[in-house]
Amino acid sequence: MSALRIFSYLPNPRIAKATITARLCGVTLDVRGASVPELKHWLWDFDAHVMSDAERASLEHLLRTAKKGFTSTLYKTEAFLEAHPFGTVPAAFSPDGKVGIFESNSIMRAVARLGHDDAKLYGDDPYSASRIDSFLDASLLFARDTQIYVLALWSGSIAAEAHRSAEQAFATYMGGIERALQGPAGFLVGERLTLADICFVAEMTLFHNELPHADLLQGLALRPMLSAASRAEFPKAFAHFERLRAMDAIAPDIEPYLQALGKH
Ligand SMILES: N[C@@H](CCC(=O)N[C@@H](CS)C(=O)NCC(=O)O)C(=O)O
Repeated sequence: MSALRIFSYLPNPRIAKATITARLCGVTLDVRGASVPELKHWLWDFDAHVMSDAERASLEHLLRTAKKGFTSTLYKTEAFLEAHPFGTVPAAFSPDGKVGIFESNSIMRAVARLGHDDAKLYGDDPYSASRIDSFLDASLLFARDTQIYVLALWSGSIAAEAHRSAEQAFATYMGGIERALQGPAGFLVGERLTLADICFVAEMTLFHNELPHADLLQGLALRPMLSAASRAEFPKAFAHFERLRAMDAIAPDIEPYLQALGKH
């Protein structure tokens, strides 16, 4: 039996935070979902599923306007919104559906708590666990500001202001990651892989959605952030990303997504 059910659009690097962690600490997940355009035909619920035409017609009263990442209306049940008050995916549930866990970092932490402790992915004392939390919080700030940028790129129009604030968020985040990697430890928190690294590789992967939009940026005379100049400014951060994405426990969730972006 799975220890956690997760509903999301797929593929989603934020889900990879949970699936990588699950692989490393022996947790079985029940992941369900479909591509972004398909999710408008799904019932957003603990029992998330594709609806038949008849079911859709009978549930029109559940339709709600999406706020982020979806241009359509979505069918969200009251029970879904009770479990997930912000109405977002990825949306995780305890196996009985009674507890909703939202925010991909928290879903990843839940997987680490449910799994065996051998991997020590969430640190080995209150101090290291809290330092890992510090990286997760910093990653969420980066993710929030750059999500606006990535969604704008996919919409085909990007305001200079959105580009500027993503640039600031990128510089702040990568500056911190670069500094954290100055010592000999090799990982963000200590000498082994932790949730801090898994979150970093997943958020950076999502940020690679910049790559297919090089022409749009060039046309607007806006600088891409995944550039040779950034690599020169943040060499350790980029090298860490390359090292992480190649790891056996990480590559299966990350590489196909990056390869697909490269093909655009
Ligand atoms: N910081 C959140 C981001 C979640 C999020 O913004 N999800 C968007 C899709 S990218 C969503 O579910 N939107 C649904 C809506 O706006 O109704 C996480 O890491 O889980």
